[in-house]
Amino acid sequence: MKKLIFLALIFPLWINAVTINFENLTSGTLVTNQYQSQGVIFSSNYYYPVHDGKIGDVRIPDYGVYDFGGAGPMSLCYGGVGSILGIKFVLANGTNAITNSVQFRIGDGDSASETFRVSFFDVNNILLSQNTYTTYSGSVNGGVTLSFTNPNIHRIEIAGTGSGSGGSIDDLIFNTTQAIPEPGTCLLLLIGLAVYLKSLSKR
Ligand SMILES: [Ca+2]
Ligand SMILES: [Ca+2]
Repeated sequence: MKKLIFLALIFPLWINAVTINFENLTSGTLVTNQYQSQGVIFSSNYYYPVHDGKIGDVRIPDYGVYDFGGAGPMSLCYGGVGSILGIKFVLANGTNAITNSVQFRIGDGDSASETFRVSFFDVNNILLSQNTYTTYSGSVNGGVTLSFTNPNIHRIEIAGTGSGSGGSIDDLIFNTTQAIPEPGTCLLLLIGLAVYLKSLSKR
């Protein structure tokens, strides 16, 4: 029991997951800091200003994005070829933060395929993971659910590449954001761990 309490003190608690399904925003809304209090802000290069970074309804379908398997009709349009959508993790006050687990749905349900590159970066802009995907049509094959776990995820970049139609994202789920550990804090934690291990070895 003692050990459990100690571990809980040493490691940040990543207990609660945040889910963003965009259902509380209306079609055409530009998404920036509406979800900052929940730990995430969005940006775009607005390559196609008409829809990049905006909320669309897949039932209409706004911006030509059809049902790609997200929950509810509202989704966030990343754009098309040349568009770049940024997703950055922050604390409620807007300062840089990290999460250790992210998942989201991305794609478009129409018959033309779409290709996009998804990159995950840490707070020092070091690339943690990068993959390119192509999705096709329908609510199942028209999208893909991506998930990534890493202790230091700070931001995600979604870039429309290749040819074909663009798409949107939906159902962003991530573990509660945490402050970026200070080097001094890390050192203190290491010292604490060393003292604890030494006390164990003496038993
Ligand atoms: Ca939705
Ligand atoms: Ca498509």
